[in-house]
This record gives sequence, C-alpha cells and structure tokens, in this order.
Amino acid sequence: MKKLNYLLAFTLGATMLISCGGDKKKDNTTTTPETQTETPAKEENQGVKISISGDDQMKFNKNEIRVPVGEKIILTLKHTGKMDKSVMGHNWVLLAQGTDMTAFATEAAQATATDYIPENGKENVVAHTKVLGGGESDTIEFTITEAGTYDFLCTFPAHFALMQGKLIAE
Ligand SMILES: [Cu+2]
Repeated sequence: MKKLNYLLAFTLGATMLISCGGDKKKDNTTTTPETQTETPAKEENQGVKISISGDDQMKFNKNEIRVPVGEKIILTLKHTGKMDKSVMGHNWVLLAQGTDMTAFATEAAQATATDYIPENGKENVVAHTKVLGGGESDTIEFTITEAGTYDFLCTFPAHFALMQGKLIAE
C-alpha cells in the first residue's frame, strides 16, 4: 500500500510536471496572437515608398512630392535614360528649409570629387542619392521631422535649373 501511495505520488508529480510543461506551451500559443498583431505595426514602420525618375531629357518625372512628417520615407531614384552618368548623371538631393538653392547648386556643381555633394554646404543636405547613369537606380531612407516645404534638385552641373521640385512634408 505504501508502495502504491509512493507510485501514485510519483505519477501525480510527473503529471504536474507535464501539465506545467503544457502550461508553458499554452503561454507560447497565447503570445502568438500578440506577434500577429505586431505585424501591421511593423508594416507601418516599413515606411512610405516614393519613386521618382530622371531621364535623358534632363527632367524629373515629378516636381512635387508629398510625404508625412515623422515617418520613414523610402525614396527610389531611377535614371530611365540611356546616357552615361559622366554626361547625363542624375541625383536627388533634398535641402534643408531656408537653403539658397542657387548658391548650393553652384557649389555642388564643382564638387566632382564628392559626387556633387559639396563639403562646404553639406550641412544643408537632408538626404541625397548617389549620382546615377542611364538604367541605374538608388534607394535611400530618411525621415522628415519638421513639417514644411523643402527644395529638391539634381546637383549634376547645370541640371538644377530644369531638375528641381518641392517636397512637402505635412
Ligand atoms: Cu541631373
């Protein structure tokens, strides 16, 4: 009888252990819906995708871009032309509000060693892509923290007069 009690106690103990393990598994399954509800939030965090292109006619396909303030912007610049970047290079440069665009572009056009982003004036650059030739593309990420209107331009020499526009963050 004592042996039987011992066996019973042992069995009970083992069952409890198993049920404890089962509880842990249950805990895991209850966290699954939480991770599922996190998924849409992650999608929001993936950012707002913007695309803009430049061509062999020295033009952007957009002169106005609207973005939400405080959200990650994923911007892709595509050069839809065929010309080499040494003759028809394009980049997309976003300037801080209040920047003198003509002065900046003049400085940038001479900055051949730094991909047309001038050392003197780069503090005015909010975001920029690299310079692209025909068929190439570049994607950058940035966040605008202050609502307002920002100038964007291509800083390849002599392009900004035709290749510029406004980014409106709201
Ligand atoms: Cu250009």
